[in-house]
Amino acid sequence: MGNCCGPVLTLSRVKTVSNQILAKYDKDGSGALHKTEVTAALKEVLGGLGGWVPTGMALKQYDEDGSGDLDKKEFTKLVLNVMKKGGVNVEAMIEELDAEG
Ligand SMILES: [Ca+2]
Repeated sequence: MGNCCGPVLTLSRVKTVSNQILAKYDKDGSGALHKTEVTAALKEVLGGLGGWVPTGMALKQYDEDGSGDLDKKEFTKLVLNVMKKGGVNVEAMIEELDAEG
C-alpha cells in the first residue's frame, strides 16, 4: 500500500478528492455538476457507505447560489456532509470552507 491515505483528514485533502470526483463526472467540462452528473457522482461518494441521497434534494440543499448545478465548493460541502452522516467530525472543515468565501 502507498502513502495515499494518512491519518490526518484535512479540508484540503477532502477538497482534492471532491475535486477529482467532480472533474470525473463533469462530462461537459463546465466546472460544475448538473443534476444528472450529481446523481452519478453521488453514487461513487455514497458507494462505500451504502447510503442513498435523493439527488434533487441534495442539489436544492447545496446549490447555494441557485445556479442549478454544484460548483467545486458546493460539491465539497455535499461530500463533507456525506462524511458527517458516516460519523466523521467535519464541523471544523465546514467552517474552514465557509470562511474561504
Ligand atoms: Ca451552484
